[in-house]
Amino acid sequence: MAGKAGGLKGVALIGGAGGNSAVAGALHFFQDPSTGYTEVRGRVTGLAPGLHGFHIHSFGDTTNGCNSTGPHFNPHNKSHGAPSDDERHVGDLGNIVANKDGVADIFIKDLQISLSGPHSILGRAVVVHADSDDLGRGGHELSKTTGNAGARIGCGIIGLRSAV
Ligand SMILES: [Cu+2]
Ligand SMILES: [Zn+2]
Repeated sequence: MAGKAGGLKGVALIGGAGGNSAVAGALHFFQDPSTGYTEVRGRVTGLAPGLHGFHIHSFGDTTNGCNSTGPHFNPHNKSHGAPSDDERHVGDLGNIVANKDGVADIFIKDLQISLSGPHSILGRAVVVHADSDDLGRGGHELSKTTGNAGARIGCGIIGLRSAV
């Protein structure tokens, strides 16, 4: 267990799915007990340059690759949205941005995801998509459920990180 002052820590190793096995990365999660924010830091490589939808999906199940991780983590039965929206899935973390070399450096702070309690993302999956997330505003039939972010090209299961 994490120390009293340390806050909970999680980790996820990202692997590619399907024909996109070049996608790889590592993400670290830290729940700050003093602010309530959970930070997501890390790097994903092997991406096409540009925006890629980035979400927490419900299940830490990769028996059928990223497709068995289920829908966006949505304990309040809300519609898909932007991280800054009230109407969003808890798992909606927006987009990550890959540079011309296909590398996305990630630093996100979010108040809805957590590493404990009913919003805990431990044991669930983080998923990177082929396309950009329209944040619910695209007018596509999938905008309000997935942000129309396309195929799941990389994912990883979020686990507790060792203290050392
Ligand atoms: Cu997703
Ligand atoms: Zn969503």
